[in-house]
Amino acid sequence: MAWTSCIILFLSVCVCGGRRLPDSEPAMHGGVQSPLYPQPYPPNLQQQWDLSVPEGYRITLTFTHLDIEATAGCFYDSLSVFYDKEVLGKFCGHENSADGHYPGNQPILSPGNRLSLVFQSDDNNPERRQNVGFSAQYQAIDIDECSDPDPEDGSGPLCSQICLNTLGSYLCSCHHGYELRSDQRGCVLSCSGGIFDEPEGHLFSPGYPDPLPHALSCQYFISVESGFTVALNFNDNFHIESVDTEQGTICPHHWLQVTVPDSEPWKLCGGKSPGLIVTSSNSVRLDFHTDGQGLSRGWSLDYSTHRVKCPFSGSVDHGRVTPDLSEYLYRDYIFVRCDQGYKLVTDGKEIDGFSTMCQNNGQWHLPLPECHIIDCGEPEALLNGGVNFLSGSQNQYLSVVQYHCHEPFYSLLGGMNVVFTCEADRSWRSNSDIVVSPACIPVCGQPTKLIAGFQRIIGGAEAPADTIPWQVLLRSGGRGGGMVIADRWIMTAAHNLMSNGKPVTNDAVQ
Ligand SMILES: [Ca+2]
Ligand SMILES: [Ca+2]
Repeated sequence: MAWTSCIILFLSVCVCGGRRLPDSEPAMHGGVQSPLYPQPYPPNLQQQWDLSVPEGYRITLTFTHLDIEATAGCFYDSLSVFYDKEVLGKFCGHENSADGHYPGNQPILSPGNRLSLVFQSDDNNPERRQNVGFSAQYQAIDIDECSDPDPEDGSGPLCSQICLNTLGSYLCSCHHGYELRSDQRGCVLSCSGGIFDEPEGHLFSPGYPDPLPHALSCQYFISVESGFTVALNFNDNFHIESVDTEQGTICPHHWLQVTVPDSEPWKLCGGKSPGLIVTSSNSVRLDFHTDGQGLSRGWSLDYSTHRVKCPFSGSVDHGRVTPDLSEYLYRDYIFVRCDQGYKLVTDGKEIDGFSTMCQNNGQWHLPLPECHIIDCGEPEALLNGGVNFLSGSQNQYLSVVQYHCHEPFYSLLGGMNVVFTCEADRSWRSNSDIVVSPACIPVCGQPTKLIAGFQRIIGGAEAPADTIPWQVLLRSGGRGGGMVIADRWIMTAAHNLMSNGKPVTNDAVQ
């Protein structure tokens, strides 16, 4: 008997530290029995069972049998059930005992997912009865968190709008137009952010103009066709919490940030509307942020889009740029025409016509051409004559030339001075509008000096030069007379071209 007590005492010391279920996977159900059950339990016991089920569940404990020495107040032997330090019940006796405290058939429900059982016995039991202890089953049951939506621990409503109970947990949900906050409990007005790609639009902070809910993070993207720029026009009723410092107003907690590509973002806050913000971009991002404190009444804006401007195109010498507008915008065309007598030239080449378009990057797609004066080419050469410039030079537009013949042996057909002008159609035209080329005709038999009186050859004198222009003296070994009969023909007697019975060579004729 002494050995038995010793072993039991040893065992009870071992289990006093708590026989805990494994931490890793809390069970969904299980059983607990007193030592040696269904044999009588030993004396001098102090044993604890710590039961746990997963978070989000409670434990129901149901006794299938309980038979512990019955005393008033369960003073000697007892089974106590705890939730943390709270005693949920202290039991002894059996179903029909007059003393003690029998748990009955009602299960014990834990407030949370833990439950502790402590069984103790004193050093003896009445001999007339051998008490066998207890046997109990436990299982996890879901907590319906939604049945108590407003806990009294001061943490506020579990779900600000809709609570959905789930096995082991719960979900909060929000009505249309609201979204769940990051705490997964509260609902805030939806940012209604998104992408705005229409040419015009209206944006405003959630709930505007009512004061804003807290802890917002809203993004708005305005993205329109390239070639357009976005302008933001803020409503006068603008209020975003700000802090005044010595360095000026800063936006540490609430702000609206406006970002366009390739430039520093603007951070807006304060009570004064920024009014009109004209950007140079077709895409604008707005980030609206509020933290969990402070007060902002919000903002509202209308945005509009405008075509990109191209720089003034400039002017062209001797030409005209049309249309003449005060500003040129994306998709506008301009045309260039040269003045009369000038031609369009670009990159050194003549072109038939010119237009250029203002592109979406604000640049003209082609640079302006130049107008160069036109050129009629060399005037046609005149046989036995020449051409002089009366005005202008280099055969350019409106240059004037005059033809002449080599006097006195040639004269212009018709005897008139023929003046030609370089016209806009790049041809030389006479002032009498004839296109026929001038010609020089030879002049025969027209003395430029007159001989005074008639003289006969006998005893005659040498004729002065230019008095008988159609008669020539031939030297071909001998001497003879000849007559000019055409531009390059002289008629003479045949013997004048013979010498010693043979024709003279051409070289010998002078
Ligand atoms: Ca006892
Ligand atoms: Ca639940």
